[in-house]
Amino acid sequence: MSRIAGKLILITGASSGIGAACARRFAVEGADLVLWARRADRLERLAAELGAEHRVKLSVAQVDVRDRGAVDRAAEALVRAGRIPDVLINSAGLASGMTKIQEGDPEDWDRMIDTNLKGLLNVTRAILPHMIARGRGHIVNIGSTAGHQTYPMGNVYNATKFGVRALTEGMNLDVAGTPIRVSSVDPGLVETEFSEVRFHGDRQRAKSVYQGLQPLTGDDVADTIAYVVNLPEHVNILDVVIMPTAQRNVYVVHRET
Ligand code: NDP
Ligand code: 8X3
Repeated sequence: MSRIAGKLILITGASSGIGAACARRFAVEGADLVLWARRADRLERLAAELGAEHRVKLSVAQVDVRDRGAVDRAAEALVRAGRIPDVLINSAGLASGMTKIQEGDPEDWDRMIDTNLKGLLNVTRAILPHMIARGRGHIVNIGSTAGHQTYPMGNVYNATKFGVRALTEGMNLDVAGTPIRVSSVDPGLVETEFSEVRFHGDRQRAKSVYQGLQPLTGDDVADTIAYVVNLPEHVNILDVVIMPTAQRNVYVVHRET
């Protein structure tokens, strides 16, 4: 049974990867969508594709989640139009660089902390009070296995994803006594643009991350998110960890050579 049809779902990071896969999956389920990211051309193309295939309402906005003013303006526009999201999927995020901390680039650190932690907070702060006032809502944060185990040169990315886990747990406590649900979906290796962004456009190096194994796709993660969102209102999944079968934890990854 689908409880997703007719819901309004706000997805950050909808221009690529897991966020775009969620948009496709939720459009199939009949949800109305609000899609945010920085690359407006990508969002418009995706909305045109989904609008042609499904009878759902779609709106897009160019929003950099690091820009608190822009986030607040975009959220206020939704609220003024009476479009308080039923579900917020905080997927906007990135790794930037992969070096030892003693050789790290503080610009990379800022990018990750400002996007993965402060960006997620900016969006949540702008939307959650309206969900609480309206008495309905579900926040799904995209964490990572990197928020459960550190790995060499993962340092600041690991810290942001451990932080996302703490924020999920904290939010979940802070909304106690309300009907708001808070969940985290924490994937392992998913082949998206993630590694290309992490390695600053080095496609060969990005490809090697997924070599010799069948990684997850954005669609696999979107399936899990759809499961979490589709549960009845009295059921809340706090955290799901999802990995390719070839991956057992951050370190144990079986590759065919
Ligand atoms: P992609 O690079 O394919 O997608 C990242 C998305 O985040 C893009 O839509 C990008 O859009 C958006 N984004 C990045 N920075 C900002 C910003 N400042 N403001 C608004 N949007 C932004 O990677 P994934 O889909 O894989 O990543 C999505 C989430 O999943 C991230 O939080 C990542 O940490 C997490 N994750 C990924 C895993 C993987 O192996 N791929 C595993 C575990 C977790 P745009 O550039 O247009 O702004
Ligand atoms: C992304 C997964 O293993 O590259 O969060 O950190 S990993």
